[in-house]
Amino acid sequence: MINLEERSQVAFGKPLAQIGDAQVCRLLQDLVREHCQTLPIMEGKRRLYYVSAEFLIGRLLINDLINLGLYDEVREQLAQAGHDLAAVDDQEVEPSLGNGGLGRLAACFMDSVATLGLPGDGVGLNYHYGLFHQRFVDNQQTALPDEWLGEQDCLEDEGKSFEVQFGDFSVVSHLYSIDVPGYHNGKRNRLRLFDLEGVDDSLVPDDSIDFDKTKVAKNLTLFLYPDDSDEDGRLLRVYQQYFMVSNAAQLIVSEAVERGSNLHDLPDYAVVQINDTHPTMIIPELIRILTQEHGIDFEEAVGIVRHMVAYTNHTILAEALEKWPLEYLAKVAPKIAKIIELLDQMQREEHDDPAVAIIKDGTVHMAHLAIHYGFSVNGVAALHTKILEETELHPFYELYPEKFSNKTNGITFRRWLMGCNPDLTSLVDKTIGTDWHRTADLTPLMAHVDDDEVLDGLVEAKGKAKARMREFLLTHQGVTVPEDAIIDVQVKRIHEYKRQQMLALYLIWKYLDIKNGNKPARPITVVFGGKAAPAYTIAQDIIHLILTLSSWIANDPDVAPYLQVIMIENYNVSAAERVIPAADISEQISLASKEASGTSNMKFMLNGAVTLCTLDGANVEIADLVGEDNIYTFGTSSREVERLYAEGAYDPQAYYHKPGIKLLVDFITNPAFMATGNEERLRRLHDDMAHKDWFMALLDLEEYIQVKERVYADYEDRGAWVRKALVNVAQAGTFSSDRTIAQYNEDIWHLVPQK
Ligand code: NBX
Repeated sequence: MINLEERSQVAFGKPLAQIGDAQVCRLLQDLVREHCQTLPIMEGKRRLYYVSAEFLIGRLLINDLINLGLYDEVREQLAQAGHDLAAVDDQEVEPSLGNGGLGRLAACFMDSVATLGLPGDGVGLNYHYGLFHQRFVDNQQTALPDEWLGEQDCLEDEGKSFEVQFGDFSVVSHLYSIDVPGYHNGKRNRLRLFDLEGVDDSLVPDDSIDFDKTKVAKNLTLFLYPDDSDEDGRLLRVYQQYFMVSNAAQLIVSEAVERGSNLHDLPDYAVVQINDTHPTMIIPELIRILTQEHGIDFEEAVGIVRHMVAYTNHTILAEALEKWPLEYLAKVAPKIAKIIELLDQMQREEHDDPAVAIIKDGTVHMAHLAIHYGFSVNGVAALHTKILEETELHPFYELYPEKFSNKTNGITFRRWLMGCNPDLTSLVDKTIGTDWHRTADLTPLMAHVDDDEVLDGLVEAKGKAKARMREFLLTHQGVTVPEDAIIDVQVKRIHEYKRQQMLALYLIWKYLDIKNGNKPARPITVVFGGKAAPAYTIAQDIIHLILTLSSWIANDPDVAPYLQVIMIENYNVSAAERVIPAADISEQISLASKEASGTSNMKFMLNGAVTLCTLDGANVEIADLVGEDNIYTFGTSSREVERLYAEGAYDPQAYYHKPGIKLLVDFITNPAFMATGNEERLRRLHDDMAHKDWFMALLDLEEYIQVKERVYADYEDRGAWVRKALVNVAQAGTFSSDRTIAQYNEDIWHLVPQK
């Protein structure tokens, strides 16, 4: 069917075997685009609009080849011409449209929505420089613009534009889209990204992400999450959010009308899922359009919108719950501010509880707006939803118990097993057949947990994944990982609640233990990866500690042969696809109650890593599925953590002064160590840990050290370990995002799947 040889001749006048990886990549991108364009767009009277500030989609090529059913054929033809698909894939520039779990979740969801044949698109913004490109200089993070757009052309121009009116000026948008083909179903949806007409890339210097934040009419779609540590930055975020939702709302209304809506029946035509609170202003914006542009009266418009918008909460951290001064909204979008005031009044007439007010002391609580005027609120893991209902959003749960539900997150197995781990995929296929490609049911593997052939196959697949990771780390940043090393990984955004600093303290302990002559049975390689928000000082300090430790250990000949610390530079989806398949240990060590779900925990499990975790987020569900023999759990329970916060009963000093802990924390500021790093950063981090430790790393540290030692010892019982790994793979099916999306559709969206 496909003939890459011929395509190579036509495009480059050379045989396939004689063109380079970059040219092969171009051939395949054209192939994918042609195939996508022949697929009909999913149809349906009622459509989903998944509105999100982020879509962390990763490279598209391999995922698209898999979904289009071209993967095996392409791989074979390339192999015959001496090309390796993974090397070709490395030529693709990764789009930089997301930040962390919330953005990656949106990308997995789009894949699953298309695969289940549901008519629904993602709607967001086309950031020219994305989040930022992370570089390490002097063992510190520096942030550079991520110039992903210039180098690739996955965007189709939809030829649509809308006007967006701000308080003091107006702008025009332009709509682009990226195809999202379903898996083997011959149909596609789209990721639809609005850009700003007249956006000015020259506002951004080559070597920094500082730009003039006041030039709003020229900078709106330059960056995701521009620095909001000053007022200009916060205002810019509000401008961006309003630009996003005004475009989304205009798109939704115009398409519904095209499909026959008279707007009084708009909820029959569209359902809007808002990914956290960033798109909440779509509620007043839809009301504005219905009332001011289509003459529908206010109360009816509120009723219409109330049946359209569903909200997903991704965090209980107070500082991440968005609140905007009403005066910002009044400046950016005065009509929206007025409508929010009316909605606030209406709401107060129904309930006079200040805990559920939308506007308090001149501040608009975006989540409150979304809960009162949306029809659904969901958490992203069972424990998280329970905390929302019982604690964080309890007054709302009392008012509207019927709105609340749990939708435990999931991941697409197309990318996170079939795409990133070909050897494990073929082992699974050989062992249980290929039904799981559609059903995600891997439990038939449970019949093989004592089958030596399968267990040996798993060791071999892990070995090959490790070889690919070693190759990646060597070319990406010039580090050599020992061949027989145990691979222990914590990759995710850098945040105190995720407690990378606790793993760093363990590494100090291990370093000292090895110095004392206790040599591990084999080399241990601990891999970190993640970006820190540029304005989040302590997170930057944590990166600095990790990088300084990494050099310190590498330079100590007594320890370096046994312990290695690597921090991946510019960790992104492509790096995740190299590292996760290679991992033996998955570090999920957030302070219990703080990680809403986690999704890398699911990716590691699916790829045969064993989880070392607190009972937080979806770790709780993983533990239930695999059973206590196949997971390592530790740490203070979420209930106890909540009590400690409520009573202000946690005193880090009490833990800091324990001799075993003080030794580790004080290592950070010992003069010899500090001389190799940045004194200010290390002192600040030391003092923060000793005196504040807001996320209680010291509380769980001793138990963490004990459990980690047990994990490493257990790893040496290779038979028992590999069995654990296989149980993890076998039980991962629950975490397919196809399951998650089927639940969203069943309980919230009610879309009719296309045959
Ligand atoms: O969403 C993440 C949670 O931390 C994870 O536990 C969860 O698995 C994932 C998907 O549900 N949240 C997240 O990524 N949030 C943000 O990135 C974020 C960014 C900006 C902001 C608030 C939150 N203002």
